[in-house]
Amino acid sequence: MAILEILEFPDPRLRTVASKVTEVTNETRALIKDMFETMYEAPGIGLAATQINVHKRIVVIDVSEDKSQPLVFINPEVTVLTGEPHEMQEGCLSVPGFYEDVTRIDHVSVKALDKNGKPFEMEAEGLLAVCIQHELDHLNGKLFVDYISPLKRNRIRKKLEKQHKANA
Ligand code: QAP
Ligand code: CO
Repeated sequence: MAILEILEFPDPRLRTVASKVTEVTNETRALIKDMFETMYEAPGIGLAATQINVHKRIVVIDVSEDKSQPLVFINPEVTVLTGEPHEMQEGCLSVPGFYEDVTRIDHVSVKALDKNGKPFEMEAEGLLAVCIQHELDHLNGKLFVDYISPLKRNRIRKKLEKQHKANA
């Protein structure tokens, strides 16, 4: 059981492309447990392994209000189902204190392995669909601030760098 350290923008390690999980083991499950603990403690609704400096394709999500819908996605593959773009305010545990509107498709299908290594497929809409895409982006080294204007992104980078220096 452990709360893990979350990497913060503009840490270059957040740009790492994660590798596929080849075998889901007890070690994988222990990591997933720590990821949920870290996410719930924050509190957040989604966390990708990339954010805790583990470069494997693992995502945990719980968009419920009461920690009642924990979801695990190992090696997730997302297919966009409708062409309807929706704007939603996004945040990120790796970009603390900043929220910006991002436009994404809000109906997706996702194929992944569960925590027992069993393949499953589900459809998601709304906040869950957005969260899945946001977390999958992390596994590909992408952040929600990449979708906003360079001016806003630089402003966020400078503020966070200043905080990091103050905390060092
Ligand atoms: C991704 O983000 C997400 O700035 C998950 O100070 C967010 O859990 C997808 C958090 C919104 C779709 C919509 C952010 C916690 C949590 C902060 C999170 C903060 C503390 C973010
Ligand atoms: Co994030």
